[in-house]
Amino acid sequence: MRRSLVTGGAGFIGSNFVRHLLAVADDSVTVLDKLTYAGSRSSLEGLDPDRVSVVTGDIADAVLVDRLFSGHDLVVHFAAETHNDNSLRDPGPFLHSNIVGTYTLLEAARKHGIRFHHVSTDEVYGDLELDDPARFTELTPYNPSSPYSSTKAASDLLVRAWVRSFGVRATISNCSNNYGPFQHVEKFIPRQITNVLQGQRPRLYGDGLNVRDWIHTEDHSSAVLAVIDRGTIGETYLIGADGERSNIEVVRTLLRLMGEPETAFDLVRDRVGHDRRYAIDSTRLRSELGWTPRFVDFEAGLTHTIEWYRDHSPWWEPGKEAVEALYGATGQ
Ligand code: NAD
Ligand code: TDX
Repeated sequence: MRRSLVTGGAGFIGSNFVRHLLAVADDSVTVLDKLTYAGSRSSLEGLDPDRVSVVTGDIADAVLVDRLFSGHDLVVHFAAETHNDNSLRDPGPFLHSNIVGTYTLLEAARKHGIRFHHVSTDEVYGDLELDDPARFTELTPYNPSSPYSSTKAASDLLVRAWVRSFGVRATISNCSNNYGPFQHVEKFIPRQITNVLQGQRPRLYGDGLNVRDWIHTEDHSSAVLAVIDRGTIGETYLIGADGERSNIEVVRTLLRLMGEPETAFDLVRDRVGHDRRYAIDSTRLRSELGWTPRFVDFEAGLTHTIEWYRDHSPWWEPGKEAVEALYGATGQ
């Protein structure tokens, strides 16, 4: 039985990954999570306590990390500060968790010779014009825009250097925008769903024409596992499911699915430095590792996600007011 350490396993994608791993593999899992505002034990509720344990702590705590690594075979690294808007308000925590935290984990991986998978984002490649026929590939040069994406780019480069210089057995995946259950209400899709559930209007930044390449978090999980099980050490794999949509298109679909007029949204102040478009070419992942996405019906995925938020208000309601107060302060 593989013993896996999942950092950030109490966050959105990490908790979905833990659930996925327990369902499809024999792993026992230790979650290492600082339980910041973005992490919650309740996201792991109901999982078999004989197979999952949670350690509350910081990935930048070298003593704790060293102790935990010695009992594990694999580290899957999700922990990060993840919200672009927060990184524009206060970049400090992003440097700490994303750069120093990843460095601390890499040093322990080097010492213990442990297999390491680093979870990253397509935002490291910057953005594309709306009419550009190109999509990001593993060969696209790094060109991050925000404090968030630049710290993720830095963490990717640290992983590459630790592979080359110290022989750490690591892989990297860069994924597009995820949606699904357990996503924090600060993010685009949950914010708009919970706004509508509370009788408020969705709020679109700028002209609403920015494009994101949506993937269901279950497909992200299966892709990460494919890279862990079949990927080549030292290599990078882009993860995406051909889900390009403008933000305004997503909001109109949500409103329709929730029984509201498709025009019942507000355009608000744009994000500073707002990336225009992300788009992933995942040919390598599909052709080399035989991965295919299963949740390709976006409307069906959104319908399930809406139902999940409708059924889980105790999970998201306590944090909603504070998030909206922060947005209110910037007119968003
Ligand atoms: P999230 O904000 O929902 O969860 C992050 C988790 O990390 C939280 O549980 C938090 O408590 C924990 N954490 C933060 N700092 C920590 C620290 N110093 N020590 C220990 N734990 C810490 O984020 P998410 O959306 O689930 O993203 C997970 C990973 O996937 C991140 O690395 C992110 O860059 C990457 N990613 C996210 C997306 C997306 O669309 N959300 C897309 C591609 C890649
Ligand atoms: O209220 C909003 N209105 C709006 O128009 C919010 C919160 C967002 N937006 C726009 C900004 C983006 O164009 O929606 C799009 C998606 O925004 P976010 O959910 O903040 O995601 P994004 O900035 O694209 O980054 C996400 O995908 C890549 C994750 O937050 C990152 O962690 C991941 O790396």
